[in-house]
Amino acid sequence: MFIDKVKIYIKAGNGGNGSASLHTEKYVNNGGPDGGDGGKGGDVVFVATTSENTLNAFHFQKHFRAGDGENGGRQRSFGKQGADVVVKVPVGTVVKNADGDIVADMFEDGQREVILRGGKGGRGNWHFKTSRRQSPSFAEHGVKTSEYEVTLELKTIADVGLVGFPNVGKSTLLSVVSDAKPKIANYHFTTLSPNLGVVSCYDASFVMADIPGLIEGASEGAGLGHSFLRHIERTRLLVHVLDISGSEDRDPLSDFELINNEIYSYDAALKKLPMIVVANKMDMPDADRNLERFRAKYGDRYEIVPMTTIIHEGVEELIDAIVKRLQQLPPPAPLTYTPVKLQKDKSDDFAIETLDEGVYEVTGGLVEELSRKVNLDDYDSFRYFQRVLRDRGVIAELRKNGAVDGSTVIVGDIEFEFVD
Ligand SMILES: Nc1nc2c(ncn2[C@@H]2O[C@H](COP(=O)(O)OP(=O)(O)OP(=O)(O)O)[C@@H](O)[C@H]2O)c(=O)[nH]1
Ligand SMILES: [Mg+2]
Repeated sequence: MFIDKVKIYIKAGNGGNGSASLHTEKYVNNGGPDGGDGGKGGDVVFVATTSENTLNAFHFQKHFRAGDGENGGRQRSFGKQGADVVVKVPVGTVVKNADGDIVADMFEDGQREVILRGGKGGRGNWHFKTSRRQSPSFAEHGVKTSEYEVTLELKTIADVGLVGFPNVGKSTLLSVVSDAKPKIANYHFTTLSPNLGVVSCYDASFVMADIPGLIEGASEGAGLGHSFLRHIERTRLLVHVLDISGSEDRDPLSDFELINNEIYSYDAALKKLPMIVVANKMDMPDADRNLERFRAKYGDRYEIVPMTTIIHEGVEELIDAIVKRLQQLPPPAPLTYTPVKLQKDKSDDFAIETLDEGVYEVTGGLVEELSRKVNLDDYDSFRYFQRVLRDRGVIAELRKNGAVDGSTVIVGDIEFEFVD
């Protein structure tokens, strides 16, 4: 099993409710409001790690929920914050929303991204005490959060990607140049999932990825190719391995054209990747003749390294060629994208909650922004505030909810009397 694309469901914690407790003590009649605030809900945090190479773990666990904030209590006791949930993903995982927009590229080991924020806790009733309202018997509710569906896509990060037909010797090559021990056998599709290996050479080192063999139609899903082509998207250099001897009765020149076509029709942007050609199986009959034909046709466009991988011939030449190329190339970079937030800051949104008879609270992006800007002591500023509420339909909506002249409206830290 190798999972490199999976849908999961995530939810941040709800905010805890504020408490509407009134202080009681022996011999004290009305001790006033002492309800504490609700705790904030936990966040959903993604962390990139190199200790995983697949998304297999998500086959077993698809739901991740952060803890809810606890409700506030008496004596101004604050509700406990909900616990964050940490989702560990392999480096190279791209997180997308249900529309396919990129939410995060988990590119670097240890990278942490807060993908969902927990709901705010509601304020306890003591926040709502005023000179006219000594004992508010209401408190704010915590913000409830929703569940989101996200797709995780693993796009392996490697410096070098090995491409080519099945059985040409890609895994053999990885095994002789790196520390990796991929399965090698004389049949097609021996490799079923990408293998990564670290190649060290003096003070340089680079990561090589061996992907399953490609065949005609791979870009449209034939063979195993399609789903694995995404693993070469993020390499800096391709090494195209050919069976130059044509031992399976194919012409290596047409193999070369065919595989390139598949790669570039999967993603035309891959044309930008430099390519080195390995003419493998030089020990076999016809290899020399084919190499000459290949050189004649492609020699001025590609660097060609003849190899007999099974006896380690040509290894140094190849590594030298790769290191030289990599040195000229920019370092690996994360995807360029404008991250899309799962939880939209809907700055035009507002909601009305009836806290008590004749007491309404307006919440949401629209008023949060507004209440920060408004200065209650300034008459013009307050007039502006009311005008915006009217223009954006907040006043009409309050009326619909039952607000009448004299009702109390709470917006953030601002409280005023409703005037129809
Ligand atoms: N004669 C000869 N055989 C080789 C050479 N390199 C690899 N082979 C053989 O070719 C066969 C396929 O090798 P693999 O490394 O498994 O090929 P692959 O490209 O990874 O194949 P898939 O994983 O199926 O795509 C094995 O039997 C290897 O021993 C070589 O230089 N000369
Ligand atoms: Mg293989």
